[in-house]
Amino acid sequence: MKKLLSKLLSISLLSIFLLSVFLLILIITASCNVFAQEVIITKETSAESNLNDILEIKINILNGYQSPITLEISEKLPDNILLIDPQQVSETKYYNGITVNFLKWTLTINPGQVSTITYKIKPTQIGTYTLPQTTANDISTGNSFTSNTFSLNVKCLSNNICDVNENYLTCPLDCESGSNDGICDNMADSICDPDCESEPDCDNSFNSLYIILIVLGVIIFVIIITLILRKMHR
Ligand SMILES: [Ca+2]
Ligand SMILES: [Ca+2]
Ligand SMILES: [Ca+2]
Repeated sequence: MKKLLSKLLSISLLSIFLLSVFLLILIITASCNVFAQEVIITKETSAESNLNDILEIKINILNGYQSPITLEISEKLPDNILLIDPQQVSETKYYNGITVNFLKWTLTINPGQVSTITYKIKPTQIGTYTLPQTTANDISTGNSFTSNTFSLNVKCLSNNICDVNENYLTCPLDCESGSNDGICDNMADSICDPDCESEPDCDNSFNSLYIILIVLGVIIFVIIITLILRKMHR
């Protein structure tokens, strides 16, 4: 019995020791990760805009190192925009016939300082745009840092007409649910959307049955009344 207890105690002590070592390794790894990203890049702009608005995009770069850092910043531009400021792209690359435009900057940032880059674009289409990650390469170490991506919604300019390129999703002010706008909105609004192959509002079987039943009811009522009147006249 004593032997068994001593064995159990040894196993428990060994388990506690192994668990402590594991936790220590976890803490060290976590602290390394905290300090791994010494350059923090954040991209910001307004999340919603209207077509033809000029959007200013800000890229904030924090140098968390103890010494100055020189970074090459690369910004991939989204499709379907006009570049307003600067007016020229820095570089154009071609991937299987697809043109991709970039803006580039080289910056030296002092320790603990934040540098901000801005550029301006004008979206040329309504819908959702995704601004890709900004990348920054430390030219002395080759370390690479990235920002967040950013999604923005470009809304239509309302003119009370559901125009060709607009629909219920991109321009709800102009294109009402159930309208002939090229998309099936599948809304229960008592309007049969002509863009839907099947929609509860387009299902007339219930309505037809209802009308038939009413007509039958009226006919039966008229027959009964006629029979009663005939009986009374006899
Ligand atoms: Ca419109
Ligand atoms: Ca529709
Ligand atoms: Ca409908």
